[in-house]
Amino acid sequence: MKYFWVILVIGLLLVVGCGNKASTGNINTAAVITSDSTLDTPTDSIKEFNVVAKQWEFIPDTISVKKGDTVKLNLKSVDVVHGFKINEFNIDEKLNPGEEVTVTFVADKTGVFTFFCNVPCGEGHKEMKGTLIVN
Ligand SMILES: [Cu+2]
Repeated sequence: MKYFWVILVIGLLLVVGCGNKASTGNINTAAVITSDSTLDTPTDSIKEFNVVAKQWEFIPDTISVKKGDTVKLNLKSVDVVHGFKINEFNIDEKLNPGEEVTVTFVADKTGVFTFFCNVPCGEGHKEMKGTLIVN
């Protein structure tokens, strides 16, 4: 029976030893992520746009910024309730008529992204969209 305990303790030591190795690996991974994120440090630029939403368009319908820019959008519907959504930046706003909604985000990835109305607003709803370009 004594041998059982000795084996158990040795086994536990081995498990703890492996656990330490695993957590060391995690620390290394975290360090890599941290150094990557420094590449995405926001630029000093704030790009501000006034965007009007109306049946069935956004004006302007194309917004261009540079990667790292802080983008500030002042959104306003001038007729009925609309939505404003950009999936890739987790933006999802409801635009009540006459109310200005401000959205601020960092354009931290390059690409061409679609913003669109996600509140049914009439026959042209499905075509109510625009393009966000991040270079
Ligand atoms: Cu709509």
